[in-house]
Amino acid sequence: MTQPSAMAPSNGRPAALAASSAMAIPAGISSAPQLEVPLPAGGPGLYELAIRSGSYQTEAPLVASSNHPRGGVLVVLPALTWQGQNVADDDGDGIPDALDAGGPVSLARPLAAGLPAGFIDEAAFLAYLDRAHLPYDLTTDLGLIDGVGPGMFGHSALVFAGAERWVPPSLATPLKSYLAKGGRVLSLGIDSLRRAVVVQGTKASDPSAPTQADVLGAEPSLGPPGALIASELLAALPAASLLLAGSSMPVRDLALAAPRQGVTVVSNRGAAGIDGTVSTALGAALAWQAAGGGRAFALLGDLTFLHDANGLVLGPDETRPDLTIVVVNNDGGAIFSLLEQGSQEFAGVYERVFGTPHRASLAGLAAAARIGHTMVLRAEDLPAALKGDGIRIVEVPADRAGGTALRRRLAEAAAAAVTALL
Ligand SMILES: Cc1ncc(C[n+]2csc(CCOP(=O)(O)OP(=O)(O)O)c2C)c(N)n1
Repeated sequence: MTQPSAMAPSNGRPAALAASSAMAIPAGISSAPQLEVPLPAGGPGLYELAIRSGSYQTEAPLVASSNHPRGGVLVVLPALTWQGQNVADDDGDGIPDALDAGGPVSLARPLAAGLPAGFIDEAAFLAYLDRAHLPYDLTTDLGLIDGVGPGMFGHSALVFAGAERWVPPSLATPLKSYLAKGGRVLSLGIDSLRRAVVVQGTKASDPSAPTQADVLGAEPSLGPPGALIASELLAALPAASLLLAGSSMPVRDLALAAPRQGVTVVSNRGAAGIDGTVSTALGAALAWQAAGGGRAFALLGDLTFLHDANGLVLGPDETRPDLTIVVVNNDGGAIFSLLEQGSQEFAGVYERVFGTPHRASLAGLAAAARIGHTMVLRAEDLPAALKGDGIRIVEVPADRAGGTALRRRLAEAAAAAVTALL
């Protein structure tokens, strides 16, 4: 193999970073040799590594860990889960088949199989940390097992930046002793976004511990409720903007927000299905801007977005509007919990039939359509994420149950206030 070269990082970080150090791909539980890759400059991040050998060339993500850990939060990328699901897990139960069968483990390194798109959501999370200037160290679960790169001790919290579905004893045992010594372990991933982590400074705080006594603060912060996202969005829109309100909760959440002058709000009506809304938003934005209007935005639920995600795929000669689509991703439909289906008698089937979680990667869909994607974990970060032009997706992981509970409390508070006047 010839000397590997470091390519533009896949999380959008600039290639030139501070402090040079040797970056290592941990050898993992395979017998493949560890590959030491000297980078001219380094810092924790997710890079794309290009390897050439004669006429053979392959690219793979490279997790770059500093040899000088900075402490604070240690972000762990789930290379092991990726391997378990995609390389050696034919029955898809998340457990490598070799372990199921009790046989010896010999998995190919992800590098050998090539996993260019393997860390899309994780890259979006790291990009969020970068934008928010939150310091972190980075490793993989394989790195923790092998003792390559920064270790868990010395860090106040481990954040699994991806769905870690399978933790072998070689990782579980040190995790238990880390927890016993006061460490924190948090998970953030496609199927665990609803347990989203609030990272502040170098500490990862427990989102289930509300700190304020007011109506909003009493809500466990598992991602902001949709009503808060809608109100932050409406307040942050530039003057002369167009806002398309998606069916289901977005249009209702916007109705709860403080009124706003200088913004035109439109919505599909009539049957008001969730279908075709991305295309509606694109068409409305084109018409708005052709008539001299300003920027265009849409606020959609995740199911509404997914229903017409193909609308994002535009031919190269088509006019592209300036449109930012904010997707409130509560992993399913929230509205039905407010209807009769939400009553206790249907609790057993509710989630599968009405909640319909999908665990789809919106970052992956955006990448497929070659459209920019930004992840926003806190409602207060939304205004900054709205800057930029062209067609863009801004995804806000939201708390479905918390949003419903908040609406109930708001209705009760309003009823109590009115009753007091009678
Ligand atoms: C074409 C179509 N299929 C199904 C429905 C029924 N429906 C109404 S709201 C809704 C859920 C929408 O979910 P999401 O867009 O994520 O918004 P949320 O409820 O979470 O705010 C569904 C499936 C519909 N309105 N139109």
